[in-house]
Amino acid sequence: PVPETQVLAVASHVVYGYVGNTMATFVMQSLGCEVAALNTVQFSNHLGYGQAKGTRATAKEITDLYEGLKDSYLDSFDMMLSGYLPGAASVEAVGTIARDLKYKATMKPGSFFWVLDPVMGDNGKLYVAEDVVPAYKGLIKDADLILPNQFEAETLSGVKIVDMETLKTAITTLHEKYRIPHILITSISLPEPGAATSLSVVGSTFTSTATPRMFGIKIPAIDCFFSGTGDMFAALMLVRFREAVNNVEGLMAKDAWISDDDVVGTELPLARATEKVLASMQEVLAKTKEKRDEELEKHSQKQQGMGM
Ligand code: PXL
Repeated sequence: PVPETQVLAVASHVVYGYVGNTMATFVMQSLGCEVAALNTVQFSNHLGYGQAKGTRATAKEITDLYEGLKDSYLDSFDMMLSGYLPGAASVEAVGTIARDLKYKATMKPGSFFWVLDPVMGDNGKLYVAEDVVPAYKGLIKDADLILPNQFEAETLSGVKIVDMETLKTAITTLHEKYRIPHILITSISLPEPGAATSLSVVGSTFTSTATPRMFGIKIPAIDCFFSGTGDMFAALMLVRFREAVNNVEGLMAKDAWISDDDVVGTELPLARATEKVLASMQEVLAKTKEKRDEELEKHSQKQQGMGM
C-alpha cells in the first residue's frame, strides 16, 4: 500500500457542479489522498453554460495563500496537481510554488512530483490570453508529468500532429526541449477511418538513455457532451501513477531518470496507470450519460403530461 499522499491542488472552483478543483479534490480524496485545494478562480458554474459570475484570484493572492501554508508549516506536499490558471502571471506564480516545493524536497530526493495540465485551449483554439503560452513554455521544464490535449501538445512542441510520424516528433520534441520525464497526450484524433467513434491516448516516458518509450491506447468515444473530464482524468492519473511507480526506486525524481531496465515489456508505470484511469473514466462517463438520458426522458414525459 502507498502511504497517504499529500497533494496541493491548484485549479478552479465552481459553486455548482464538478470541474477543476471541485472535481479533482473529490476524486483524490475518495482514493485516499489528503488534498489542500488552492482555488485559482471561484465561479458560480463552469463556462460551458455560456455565462458565469465570480472572481479570479490574482497571482499575488495565489502566492499569498501558499505563503500562508508555509508560515503555518502546512507545506509538506508529496505531489502538486495544477490545472486552469487565469493568466500568465498566475502561471508564473505556480511555477515559483513548484520550484519552492521541489527545492525543499531536494533534502529527500524524489519526494516531490508535479503533474501539470497545461490548460490553454482545444480543437485548434486558444481559450486563454496569448501570453499564457510563453508562460507555460517557461515553466514546464520543472514538471514531471504533463497532460496536454492534442492542441496543447502542438502549441508547446511547435509540431502539428496529423499522423503517427508527426505525433512521434511532437512527443520527442517535448521530452528534449523541456526535459519532461513523462508525457500523456489525453486525446488524439487523427484523420483516419473510424476516427469519429474512437479516440486515442498516447503516452511516453523518457528513459535514462534519452529514449522515449511510447504507448497508445484507443478508446471508444461516448456520444455525449461532458465537462470536467480533463480534471477527473488528471486527478485519477496523479493517484494511479503514484501507485504504479511505488515499486520503482527513484522514479518520482526528475533527476533520476527511469532506466530502460526498469521498464521492460508492458511494465511502463505510466501505461499501467493510464489503463486504470481510462477504465474508471469509461465507467463513470457511461453512468453519467445513462443518468442524463433518464432525466431527459422524465423531462419529456412531464411535458407531454402537461399537454406541451
Ligand atoms: O476543466 C474544465 C473547466 C475548469 N474550470 C472552469 C471551467 C471549465 C470548463 O468549462 O469553466 C472554470
